[in-house]
Amino acid sequence: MVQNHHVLSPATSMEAQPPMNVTFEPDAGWLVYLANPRKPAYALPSGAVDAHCHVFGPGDVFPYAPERKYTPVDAPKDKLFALRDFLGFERQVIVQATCHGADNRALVDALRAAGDRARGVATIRPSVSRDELAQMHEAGVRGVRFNFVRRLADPKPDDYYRGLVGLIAEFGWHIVIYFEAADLAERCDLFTSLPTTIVVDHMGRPDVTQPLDGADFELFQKFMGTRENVWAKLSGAERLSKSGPPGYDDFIPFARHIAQAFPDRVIWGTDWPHPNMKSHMPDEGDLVDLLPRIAPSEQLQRKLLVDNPMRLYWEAS
Ligand code: 0GY
Repeated sequence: MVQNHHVLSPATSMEAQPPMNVTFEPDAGWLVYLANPRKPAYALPSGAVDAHCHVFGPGDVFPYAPERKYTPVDAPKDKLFALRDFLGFERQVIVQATCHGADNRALVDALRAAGDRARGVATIRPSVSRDELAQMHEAGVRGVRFNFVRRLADPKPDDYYRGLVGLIAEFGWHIVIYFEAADLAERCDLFTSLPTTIVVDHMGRPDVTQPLDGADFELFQKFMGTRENVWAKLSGAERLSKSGPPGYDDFIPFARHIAQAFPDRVIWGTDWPHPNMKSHMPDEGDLVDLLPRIAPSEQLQRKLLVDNPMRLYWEAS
């Protein structure tokens, strides 16, 4: 599918620039988010937060980054906000995806449009200015994302990330890390030295065909158990499950285990528009219906979906 896209002249500000007619073609076989997901049977608690979702483009206004590893189909903010309202979420945390690199303009535009109903997680480079950080903070950014997944971002030395930590300190932002299960041991020195709250995307991507006490997941539990600043997103059922939709049965014990062990340090998100899915495109109605299985009591559900994300993204700074 060819989309009619354009590209911007290089921009240093957070504002959208007038388009300049360049076409982006999504990757062959790119799976597109469902136009009409089903209504979940589970009624979300009032004030629920979808704490992991993205905006992609539109590319004619917010071009994809030259260094990107994939080119998606546009997933603009109006579709994201419509999904929020359809599923019954009150708020969203929009996470910068690697296809936009460290150009956070699409994110900032979505945050400004959402007002107090969204917060953001940005990607930054060492060259970012204090003024750009301040603009992002004013728009609702409350964290930065370090992406260690090799198919998404080129790896950088630990000191690169340590340098970024210094830049965000004055804003009180936290750090979101995304890695494959095997990377935890390799990057352990870096991860345990980070001074902020750390949120691990998709529980560190466990192999859900392994037992709960398998080596990689044991290490992840130890990471959370010994470091009180480490949080987990219990998202990614559609990415990690081998048993598949609609129940994603093999994923549930992993997420429930973390929810019960660390009830005050877990959050959850849809991961819309589900970039790089190959096996299938999930129905967000199915994903929301996993929540009472991940968090079996009302109290746990409230922490996972309301209290914890509100504390981290709305009340912290
Ligand atoms: C996710 C997962 C993926 C992509 C990204 O930033 C990204 O491009 O995070 C993935 O491909 O696993 O959470 O969106």
